[in-house]
Amino acid sequence: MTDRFVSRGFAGRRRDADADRAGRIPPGQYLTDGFPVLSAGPTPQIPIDQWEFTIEGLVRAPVRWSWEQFLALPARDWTVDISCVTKWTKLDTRWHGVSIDDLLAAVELDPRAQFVTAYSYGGYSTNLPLSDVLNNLAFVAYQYDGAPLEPAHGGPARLVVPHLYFWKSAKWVRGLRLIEHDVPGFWESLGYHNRGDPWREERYSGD
Ligand SMILES: Nc1nc2c(c(=O)[nH]1)N[C@H]1C(S)=C(S)[C@@H](COP(=O)(O)O)O[C@H]1N2
Ligand SMILES: [Mo]
Repeated sequence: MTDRFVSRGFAGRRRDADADRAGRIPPGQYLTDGFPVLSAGPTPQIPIDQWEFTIEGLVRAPVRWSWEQFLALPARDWTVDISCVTKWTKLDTRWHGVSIDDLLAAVELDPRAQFVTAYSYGGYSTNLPLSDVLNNLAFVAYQYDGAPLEPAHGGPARLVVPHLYFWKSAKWVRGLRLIEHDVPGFWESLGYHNRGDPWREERYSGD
């Protein structure tokens, strides 16, 4: 087994698809080709002319975008693997949206800002250290697989934080609040892990 792997390496061949996938599936997870919907409540209906996205809290002045303004922001394609704490992992999901870096470029951050609360239409929220959403680690997506993001999956727009369990990827996201001291979000205050790194199996508080 080890031999085979090593000799393949020496031969300079590409790792086969299974081996490649194996290294991409976090511990305790299984692969799915489907795209399950997991929502703690009903899908909010958001008339697009009333949709807004806000950055507020520890910033010099809050910034708010309408849908039209949001679509005019610099956006790009992202292909990322996602893992849900209910144990499914989906590889190579394709999104289009705006990096959190590009959103934060519109505000002047107070140096005390260390954490972020992402909050959603419908009342959901999740908390993240600022460092988990910077440097292209996270984005607000409004297209999935080349089409407008479906309401069940968080459309018009959702946060995507692919390196953490998918509950951190707030659907129907409405804004980011910059804060100094961490405040647990919806699932985090119900016993989920505060950070949720799938590679460390940080599923529940105490993991
Ligand atoms: N607003 C909101 N965002 C949410 C949730 C939710 O209930 N409400 N569920 C979270 C959880 S637990 C998961 S696993 C993913 C599921 O996203 P999906 O339904 O697109 O698969 O969304 C996350 N974001
Ligand atoms: Mo989840």
